[in-house]
Amino acid sequence: MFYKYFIVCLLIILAILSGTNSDCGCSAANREERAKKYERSENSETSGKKNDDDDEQGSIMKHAKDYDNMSLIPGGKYHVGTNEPVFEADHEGPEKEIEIQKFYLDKFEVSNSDFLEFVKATGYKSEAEKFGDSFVFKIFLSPETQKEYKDFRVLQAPWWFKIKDANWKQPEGPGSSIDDRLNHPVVHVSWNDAVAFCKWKGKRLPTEHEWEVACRGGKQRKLFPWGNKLMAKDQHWLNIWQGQFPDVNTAEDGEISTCPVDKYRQNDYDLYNIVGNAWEWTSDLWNGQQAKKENPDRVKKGGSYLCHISYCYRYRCASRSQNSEDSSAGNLSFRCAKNFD
Ligand SMILES: [Ca+2]
Ligand SMILES: [Ca+2]
Repeated sequence: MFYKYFIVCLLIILAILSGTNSDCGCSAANREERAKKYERSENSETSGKKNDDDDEQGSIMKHAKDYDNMSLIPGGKYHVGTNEPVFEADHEGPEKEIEIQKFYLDKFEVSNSDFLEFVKATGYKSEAEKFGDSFVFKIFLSPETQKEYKDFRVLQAPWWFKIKDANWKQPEGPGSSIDDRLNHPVVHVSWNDAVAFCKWKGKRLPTEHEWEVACRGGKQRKLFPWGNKLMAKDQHWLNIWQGQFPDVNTAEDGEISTCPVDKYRQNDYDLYNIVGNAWEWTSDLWNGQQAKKENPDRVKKGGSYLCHISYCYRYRCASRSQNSEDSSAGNLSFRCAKNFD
């Protein structure tokens, strides 16, 4: 009896000395990786309430390796939404508790290169190509083009021009191309296009709740994936608009348009550009009334390179917006999710 007790004590002491414990499952390499991640986001507070379980973290690392370029987002109960809404009409609030199953989420927005591979393999034609036009933001159009298309602007947002033959392959219309931005998010893709791509990959769009849980990176009630401070450590953490919207973009973050999908790592789930860069479609209907519509509005999350605090402070995890399923624009993209099974 005493011998068994001695062995158990010895094992515990060895476990403490080696910096691990018997039910951790984390390798030393994983621990180092985690240390790097926490160093990267030390500006923000980690809740400690949940999702900091070593088993779960070890599992994230293992499966992130198993699923190339996807992260395993832990299941459980989470808070989504906010009790301090900026845009009440968007129904950002109230905060609510929801429960999700663990699932995989792409670390990156789907890139032009990814979409090109899809089109080459399937011959898929996007909705913007079928419609023969899409919406381009004014600063990417010459004064002549703006004049030519002045009657094809969005009434409530006259900086958006409906440009003939603008689509994912030529994001600013005829004469533009994706050759110099294959690693940028594909844009001018509708919700239907996004669903088709994810299906081809054996994946699906994330639900709004899944997306928001992933955005929050295991933290509680923070504005951004990394914490509450936009310019933590005096660094840019996302691609948005600096200057005065909609005329002057000083591009202090280095980007006037989209940036590479792997430019900004934003949280401990190893997600990049989950806020900013390009908006991301989710699978959810905007509200209950949409179910009766033929071309319903779907929820999009995360904001884009065109967002500025003065006009579209929607690069927070809780913020949300919508477009109809067949809509496309130069700042709207997506990433895919996958069930854990
Ligand atoms: Ca920018
Ligand atoms: Ca994004």
